[in-house]
Amino acid sequence: MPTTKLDDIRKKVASGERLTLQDGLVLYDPATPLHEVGQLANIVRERLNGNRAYYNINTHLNPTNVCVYRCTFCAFRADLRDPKQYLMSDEQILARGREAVENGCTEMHIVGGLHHQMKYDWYVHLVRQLHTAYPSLHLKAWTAVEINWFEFLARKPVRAILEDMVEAGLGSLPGGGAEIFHPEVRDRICEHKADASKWLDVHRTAHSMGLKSTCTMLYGHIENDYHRVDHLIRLRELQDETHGFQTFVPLAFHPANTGLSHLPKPSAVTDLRTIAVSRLMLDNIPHVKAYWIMLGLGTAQAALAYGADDLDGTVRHELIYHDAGATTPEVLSVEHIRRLIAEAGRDPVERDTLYRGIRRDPADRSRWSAGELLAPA
Ligand code: V47
Ligand code: SF4
Repeated sequence: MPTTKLDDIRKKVASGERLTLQDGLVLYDPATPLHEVGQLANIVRERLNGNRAYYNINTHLNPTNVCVYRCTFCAFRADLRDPKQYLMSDEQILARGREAVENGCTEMHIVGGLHHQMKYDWYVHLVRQLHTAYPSLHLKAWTAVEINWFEFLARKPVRAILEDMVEAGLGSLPGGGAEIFHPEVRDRICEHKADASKWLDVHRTAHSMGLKSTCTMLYGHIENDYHRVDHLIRLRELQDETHGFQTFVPLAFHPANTGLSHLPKPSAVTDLRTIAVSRLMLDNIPHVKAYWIMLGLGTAQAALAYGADDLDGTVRHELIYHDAGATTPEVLSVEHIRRLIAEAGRDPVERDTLYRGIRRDPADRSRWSAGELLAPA
């Protein structure tokens, strides 16, 4: 066990000193006991977020699964003539907005395929119609990969695309599409889509306009520990520049129905270690999310002691992981999510997308107002 190196890391964590790439590799080393890494991550987690564990009431909208790209890890995408292909109509999209508002959702997370035939205006219109009909719903829409596709469709730079989207009603950007930045991996799992510098540049531009975003890492496929730590450091460097990332979301690979279906799913140990290493390396990102949809409820709950402070939301209509074999429920009730958090010894706090505390009308739980910003945001 690399004891001396771990002792050095303990001292750095105690004094708030930044960890290096080498430190990250020590933390990922199976010879470094998981519970020790977890304990260190918990120090940082409690320093930043106390005993709070956040959740939100949200829904997903994947307006189409037709996609020009063919990422090898993706079970969701379809070709234009695939029997499973779909494209939602305006009526279907608006019905989802109505359902979300009736269920008290504060956020709609919108991502989908890059449809060969849909024009840029269709994507702007989608945001506009939802925002016009349901202005209280925060629209967290389009990954950096989608924004990059819109650059191609509209022949406009990133900033102009984001200005159009904000004018239409976009509230923030989700963190998908980051996968693994290192080209040794990226070129093998999603060769043609936005590369690392493009992904980072979209978020840099968004942050410079005052938009917040999240960031992700897809782990547990063909990458190694070095690729993971390298990925985290690239995110940390951008955050030093912009401070626009609110949350890091490690995404555990689900192999079923993908081009990598021969690979096993990452184990709970890998999941917890990744949550903990992320919390320790990303000293400048306030929140780390344990996305229960893909981790499973048990691991997500345990992750609240390994660095995570957020469980994401109640999540209706998730397709990307369920198409790839996720066996978690399709939606969690608020009571269930609060019980999971309380059982883990944390204080459940409902937040909105921007980490403001939510107050609900006790007589009608679908009515809510956003209160104070919950530090740190
Ligand atoms: O970019 C696709 C991943 C992402 C698989 O921003 C897969 O708060 C595992 O980014 N196994 C989209 N992962 C989802 C996403 C996300 C989810 C929850 C919260 C947030 C947030 C963002 O899903 C894709 C890709 O990295 N993905 N296929 C799969 N088979
Ligand atoms: Fe398309 Fe996204 Fe799937 Fe890649 S991950 S094939 S970009 S839907």
